[in-house]
Amino acid sequence: MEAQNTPKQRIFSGIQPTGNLTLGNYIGALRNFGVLQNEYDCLYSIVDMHAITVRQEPSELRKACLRTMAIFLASGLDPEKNIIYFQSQVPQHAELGWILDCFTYMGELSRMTQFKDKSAKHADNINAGLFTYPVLMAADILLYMTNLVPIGADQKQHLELARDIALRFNAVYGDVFNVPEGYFPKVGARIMSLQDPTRKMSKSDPEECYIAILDKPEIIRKKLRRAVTDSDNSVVFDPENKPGIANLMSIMYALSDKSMDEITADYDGKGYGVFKDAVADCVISALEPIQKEYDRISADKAYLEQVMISGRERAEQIAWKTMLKVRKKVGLAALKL
Ligand code: ATP
Ligand code: LTN
Repeated sequence: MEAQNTPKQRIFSGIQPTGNLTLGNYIGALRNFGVLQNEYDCLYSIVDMHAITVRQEPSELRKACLRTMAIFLASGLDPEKNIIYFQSQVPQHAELGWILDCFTYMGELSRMTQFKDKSAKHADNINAGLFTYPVLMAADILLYMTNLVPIGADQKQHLELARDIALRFNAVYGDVFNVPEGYFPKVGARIMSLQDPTRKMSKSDPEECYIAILDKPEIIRKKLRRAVTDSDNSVVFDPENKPGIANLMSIMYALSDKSMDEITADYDGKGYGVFKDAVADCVISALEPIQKEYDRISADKAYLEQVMISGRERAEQIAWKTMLKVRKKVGLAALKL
């Protein structure tokens, strides 16, 4: 018989509470979280401190935090099995972030493509937090002795940096941190923008570029009908030459049990209008049950509050243990508790 007390591997991931979670967030991240909850010990954080690296309207940010938590729960994350919490409520993230800043090089941070993209998008506010964003992300992960980090392809470079920081720290102080591995979805690691299918679908882009998890059916259909495609009318998977159609095919592939060949066989030659409507049907039927659950859960403020408090307490217990060790290793003044 298998040993009952082998500790489960630990998973950590974070999502920023900025704007509306998208179909990209769902396919690339959220729906995989639900699949992992029985086999792993999972923490999912709503990373509000990362969100303030770009200017946020305070009351909207607060609402977006709760909305994100309700979407986590509505997409099937069980708050008993998973620790679901707000990053800013566990102050050890900021504390470890600072310490790890001292183990990260400027050169490394200037190579981060997300920093380059975000500085171009927010040229009037290229703040130090935007630059050190990946160090706070490394702290998120390392704080919990994480083994696996489920993320979309866009976060691979940040994860590599977290690993380098962990290895560097361990080389100086002994084996303090686990060196985490990435966990990438087999399909849908990079859902693209509906208006520019060479760029990833992002919740901070204009509305028409993304499908929000909470978009109503008629909006989903309208956005998909207007999705940018080529004009040669063939439904074949060719991301290089037909990025728009390839993206819609990937969405259908991720949300149905059809293979790419079956999708081609079913829709090639029928015209893009028919194909886009079929993609819309798939998206609507995947999102409708989540939206129903969301309406139910978001009306229950007491329940959300209870999930928030218990998540924070459970996360802090683990984080605190790591910090005691780290503080001691680097020689910070001892805390008398
Ligand atoms: P923002 O536009 O605010 O930068 P975002 O839409 O990129 O945000 P994040 O909160 O940064 O979303 O990402 C949460 C998770 O969703 C990450 O694991 C990320 O890799 C994944 N993800 C984001 N966008 C996509 C996408 N288009 N396709 C697949 N996965 C994605
Ligand atoms: N940087 C990520 C969000 C994020 C995260 C994390 C993901 C913050 N901390 C820790 C995984 C693990 C993003 O922009 N998607």
